[in-house]
Amino acid sequence: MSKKDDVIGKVRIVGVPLDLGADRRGIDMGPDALRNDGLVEALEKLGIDVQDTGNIMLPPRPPKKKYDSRLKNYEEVIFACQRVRDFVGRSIADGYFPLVIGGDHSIAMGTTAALSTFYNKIGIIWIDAHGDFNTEDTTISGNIHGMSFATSCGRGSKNLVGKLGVRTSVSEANCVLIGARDLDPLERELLKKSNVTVFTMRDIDEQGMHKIMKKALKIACDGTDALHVSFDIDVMDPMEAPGVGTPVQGGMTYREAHLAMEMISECPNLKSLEVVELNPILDRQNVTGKLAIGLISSAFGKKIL
Ligand code: B3U
Ligand code: MN
Ligand code: MN
Repeated sequence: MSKKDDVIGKVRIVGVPLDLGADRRGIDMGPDALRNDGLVEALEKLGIDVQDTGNIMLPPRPPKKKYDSRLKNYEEVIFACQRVRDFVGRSIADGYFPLVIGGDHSIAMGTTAALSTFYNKIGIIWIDAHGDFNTEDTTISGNIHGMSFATSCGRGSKNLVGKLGVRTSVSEANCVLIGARDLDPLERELLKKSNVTVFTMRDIDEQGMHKIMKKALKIACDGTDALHVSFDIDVMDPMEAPGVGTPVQGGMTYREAHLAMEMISECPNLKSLEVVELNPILDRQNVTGKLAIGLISSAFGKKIL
């Protein structure tokens, strides 16, 4: 893989104030919290031409449904993902790098659906405490944000994969999950049987982030024409990033996450980024929002020296 050392040129931002793919309220405020914490200004400081298109308009929140579903809030999540797909597609066509800010992680299905119409071979680096590798058949919670990586790989029923028109440009052999430490039993089995490479927190502890990222970038960038990075802020340790929907102990440090994003910024194939699951209600003095902005800046080429 050759190295890129300049800053991304043109970025178009869209916020997706969706929390219906998850269980907890508050993630819908993530996009505006990032703006309030200075996302646009931070990127402009790097010399990036930033276009913030605001938030995707979503219909009013539906009444809480009484019945139990394996795909909770299905129609609403699909609606949001279709809008995300349209946004990402238009941004690429207009020559912008799409930055999608969540919102819960179900929105990634819209991003990957769009990417798969533009590129032939997509690598994905999914950075997350969770696997998001459930399907309608393996999920315990019924929350669609726990199924978005599997769906992006073309797994699961036609309810998700077919509905969004996800094509087969994503090959699991080019997909990596980094930072995992909380997997459901059947999700774990599915991941083990898949061709996705998983680097758990233990792997990071043992090998160090630099080695892990070298391996991850080789898998996701070599031989692909696009790299998509899907960053779930809950990968961070809750002591450093308390403002997330589903905190899990034992996560990445500030330094580890920055190194990962700095190394990602050097991949010439980097074509899209989404940052999800910020929950400002649970945040402490905006530390999580500010941390996310720092990480996005690193991914876009911010250097210490
Ligand atoms: N695996 C669980 C938990 C979960 C996934 N993603 C988040 N939580 N944020 C599930 O609901 O599928
Ligand atoms: Mn996730
Ligand atoms: Mn997660």
